[in-house]
Amino acid sequence: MLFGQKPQEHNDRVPPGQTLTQGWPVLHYGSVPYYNDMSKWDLRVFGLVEEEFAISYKDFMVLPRKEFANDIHCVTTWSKLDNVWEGVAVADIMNKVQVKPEATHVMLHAEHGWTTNLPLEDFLRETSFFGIKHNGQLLTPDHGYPVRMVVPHLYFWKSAKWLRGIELMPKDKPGFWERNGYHMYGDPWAEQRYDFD
Ligand SMILES: Nc1nc2c(c(=O)[nH]1)N[C@H]1C(S)=C(S)[C@@H](COP(=O)(O)O)O[C@H]1N2
Ligand SMILES: [Mo]
Repeated sequence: MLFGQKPQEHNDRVPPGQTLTQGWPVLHYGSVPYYNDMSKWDLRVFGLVEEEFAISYKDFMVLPRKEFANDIHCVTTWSKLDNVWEGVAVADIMNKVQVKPEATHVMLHAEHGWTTNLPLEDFLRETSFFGIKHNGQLLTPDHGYPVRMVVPHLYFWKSAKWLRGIELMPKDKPGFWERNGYHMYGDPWAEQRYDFD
C-alpha cells in the first residue's frame, strides 16, 4: 500500500471509506482543558436515576481497571487498529446507581459543555469503557486526560474526551456534533457519517 492515499479495500477490520493511520490524530472542538486542582474534578451520573451519583478524582482512580483492546474509526476517515487501553468498565460506575426504567439514551457531557448522545445499550456494552491509559501511557491532555469515554463500535466522536457527566434520558437528543449534522448513531460499518436534512 502506498502512503494510504486511497481507502484500503475494506475488510473485517477496516470499515468502508476508512484509511489506516499509524499515528494518533488529535481532533476536537474548542480548547484543551488543563487541570491544576483535581479536587474540583468529579464524574456525575444524573437524569433518569433514582439518586444522582458523583465520584471524585481520587475515588475514580482507585476503581478496579481492566485492559481493553480495540480499533477506532474516526468519521474524518482515519482508523487506528490495535489500541490497548487501561480503563474502568462502565458497569463499575453504573452499578452505583439505579437507572429508571424509562431511560433509553445517554448524553455524555464533557468539559466546556461539549456533548454527544448514544443509546443506553451502546453505552452499557462490555466493550465501552472509561479510558485512562492508551498503549501504556496516561492520556495526554489533548487525548482526554484524565478520563475519556471509549465506545469503539461507533465513530470516534462518540468517545467524549474530558468526560464529566453521564445523563440518562427518556429519548434520543442530539449532542454537539449531532446538532451540526453528524449522524445520531454513527455506525462506521454502515457509514453513518452525516445526516443532513
Ligand atoms: N470533549 C470532546 N470530546 C471529543 C471531541 C470534542 O470536540 N470534545 N471530539 C470527538 C471527535 S470528533 C473525535 S474524532 C475524537 C478524537 O479523539 P482524539 O483526539 O483522541 O483522536 O474525540 C471525540 N471526543
Ligand atoms: Mo471526529
